[in-house]
Amino acid sequence: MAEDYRAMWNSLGLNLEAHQGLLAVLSDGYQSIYLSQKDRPAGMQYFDFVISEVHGLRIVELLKAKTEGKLIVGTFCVYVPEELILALDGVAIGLCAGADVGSEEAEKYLPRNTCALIKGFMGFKLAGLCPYVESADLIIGETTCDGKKKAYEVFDEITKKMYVMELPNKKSDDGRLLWRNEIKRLAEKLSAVTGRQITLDKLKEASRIVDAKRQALQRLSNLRANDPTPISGLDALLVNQISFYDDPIRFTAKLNELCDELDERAKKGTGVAPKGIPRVLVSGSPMAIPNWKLHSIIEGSGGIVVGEEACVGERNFRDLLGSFSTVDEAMEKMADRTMGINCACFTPNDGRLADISDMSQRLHAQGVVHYALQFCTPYLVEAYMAKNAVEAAGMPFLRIETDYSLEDAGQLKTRVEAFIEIIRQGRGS
Ligand code: BJ8
Repeated sequence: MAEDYRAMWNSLGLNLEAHQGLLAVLSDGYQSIYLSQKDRPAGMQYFDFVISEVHGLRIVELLKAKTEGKLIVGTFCVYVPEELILALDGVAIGLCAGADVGSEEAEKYLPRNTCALIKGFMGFKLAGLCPYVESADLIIGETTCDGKKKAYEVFDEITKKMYVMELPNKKSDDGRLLWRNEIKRLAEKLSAVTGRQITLDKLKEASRIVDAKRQALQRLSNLRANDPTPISGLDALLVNQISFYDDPIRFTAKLNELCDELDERAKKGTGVAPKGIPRVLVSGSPMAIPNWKLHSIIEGSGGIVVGEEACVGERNFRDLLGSFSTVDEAMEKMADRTMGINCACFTPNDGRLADISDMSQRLHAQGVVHYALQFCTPYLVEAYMAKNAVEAAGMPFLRIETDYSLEDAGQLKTRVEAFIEIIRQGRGS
């Protein structure tokens, strides 16, 4: 990190010693996983810089935005419409955490058998490691899985910042109506907190910014269909992770620059790995920064990840909001857009099986690795349906259940290597 941010972290109430330890581990992990990759596109330098300043410059920007009267809003789920936050002069920041450094603290409040993502965000806050939670004025949760919705109660007691949206369990007409009304209630809440009214012009501007970001992410996704792929799965995952933190306008410009470079690579047939190496689609639970474990294992075992059917991935950007001519119409469209996201928290969730199939075909994947965090019941159970659908389509399927620790890395690598070999030999499992 270029600057000394200790005074800022101190003013945010971080535990400086523990935080320093976290940054050191992050920096080491980044060096060995990211900077050791061969033939990375030059455009990744910007994203390397963002990561190096993820607790530095970005926090300076957020604190400056606060002094300019902007509302810093933390979120945990892609169902929360980002354009609504932007339309009320807010800044949206993803708060999911992908490391287990605060687990011990989290387990003082939560059962041990809680998923790593929940323990991650709770632990980061409790161990004094998260400048984002400390900078946030409001944190929006949602009634998705049981673990999250109950953890939000505890998180509210700790932070006093929570607002929880009620997401239905089924995508029925009643469920959609409930969700549309929840989006309206969120708009009222944001208006009340900011003292500002939603206007059509502001919403259109916000929607233009967020849709442009989604289009740039779609562009990146489509470029990964090339063989050889012009970018590694690890780098593409990183870009997707950063999309939840960075300034959206700057992020979109930098991502489009990267995609221009990838376009050139694709035209020349330049890739990060040889043509014809086994192509894997990853599907399942989200991977928050700095959770790079599975991609690193797959790409270190002779395969390449060509897509993520996940929230840090395709579910976040596949559908655009599009145009609207009234505020009410925009709310309807936000409800429709988000109801098109196929999270395992819904029942039934057949749409996700179709998404896996569509992505596999579009990205020329040859196998699907199903990734579920330990204790994440929705994805662990839904793996059964996913396996049946993928195998019926004649593709190999590997089911992984893991957490953030590296204890099982060796065992996972053995399983992934065997899976890559199955793809190489062109046979289903
Ligand atoms: S739309 S996947 S971001 S809810 S991993 S906390 S489900 S026990 S994160 Fe998610 Fe929204 Fe769905 Fe996406 Fe629970 Fe599972 Fe933990 Fe999870």
